[in-house]
Amino acid sequence: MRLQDENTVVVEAKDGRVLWNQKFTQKIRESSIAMGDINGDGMNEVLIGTICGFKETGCIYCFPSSGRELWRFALGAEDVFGCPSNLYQAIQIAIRDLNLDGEIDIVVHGTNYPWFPSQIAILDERGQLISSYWHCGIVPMLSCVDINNDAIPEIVFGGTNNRLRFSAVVGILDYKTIHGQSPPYNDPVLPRAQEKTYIKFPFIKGLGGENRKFSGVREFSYMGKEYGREVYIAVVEDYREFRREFWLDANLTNVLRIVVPPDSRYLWQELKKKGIVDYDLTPEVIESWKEIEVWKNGVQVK
Ligand SMILES: [Ca+2]
Ligand SMILES: [Ca+2]
Ligand SMILES: [Ca+2]
Repeated sequence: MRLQDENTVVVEAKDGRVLWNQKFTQKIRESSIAMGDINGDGMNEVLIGTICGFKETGCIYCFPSSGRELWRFALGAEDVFGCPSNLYQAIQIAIRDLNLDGEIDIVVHGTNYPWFPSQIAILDERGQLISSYWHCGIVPMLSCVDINNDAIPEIVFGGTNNRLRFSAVVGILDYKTIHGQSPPYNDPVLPRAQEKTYIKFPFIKGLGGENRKFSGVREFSYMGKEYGREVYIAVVEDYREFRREFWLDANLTNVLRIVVPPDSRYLWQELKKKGIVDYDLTPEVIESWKEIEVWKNGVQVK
C-alpha cells in the first residue's frame, strides 16, 4: 500500500500487481494510512484518513481487500472548546489491541482546521465511535506503546496546549481514559479527562508562550535505568527549534535533570546576538526550568 500522489492510495499484491486504487477529492498524509485485519476475518483492511476541504471535514475510510468502501467515519464535532470551525484533518491512524481483548482497536487522530482542538478517538471495527479525547492544542507526536512495561499499551502524545499559554505538554492515556477534555479542564460542556499523566513544561523567558511563541513536546521515550532508577526523556522544542531534554523519574512527577544539546547551545548564542534573549544559559537558568506541572487522573498533583 502506498500513496501514488497526495490524493490517491494504491494497494498492491506481494508481487507488485495493483489490486485496486482509490482517488479522493481530499488530500491524504502518509501517516494517516494503515493496514491490518481489523475484523479478524483473516483478510487485511485498509484505513485511510483524509485532510478536510473548505467545507467537508476529513474522514477515516475503511476498505476491504475488494476495494469497495466498507465504512467511513467523519472526524471532529461541532463547537468543541467553543471553536467556530467543525473541519478536522486526519493526522494519524494507529491500530493496536489497547484493552487486550484480542481484538484490534483503531486509534484515530485529527486536528481542527484552522484552529486548535485535536481529537484522539477509538473506533470499533465497524467505524463506530467508542470514545473521544479532546486536546486544547496540536499533537504532532502520538504513539501506541507500552511505555511502562506492564504489558498494557498506552497512548503517548506530545504537543502544545493553547489554553496553557502555548506550553509544551505530554499526555499519557490508555483505553479507559480516552475520554473528555485535556487540562486546564475549563470547557463548561466536556467532562474532565482522567489522563494517567499529563505534564506541562515551563517555557523559556523570551522564547515561550508569554509572547505566543509555541513550545511543543516532540519525543517521549523510556530511556532505561540510571543508578537503578527508571528514567524517561521528553524532548521539548521551543522557538527556532531550541531543544531541551527533560529527564523524568519513574512517577513522571520530578525532573531529574535537563540537558541542552550542543547545537541548541550554539543556537542560544545566535539568539542572543540577535537580541531575542538577553541573558546567558547559566546552570541557574536551566535549573529554573525544572518546575513542571503535573496532572494525574484529572487532578493537578504538582
Ligand atoms: Ca479483515
Ligand atoms: Ca481490543
Ligand atoms: Ca503500559
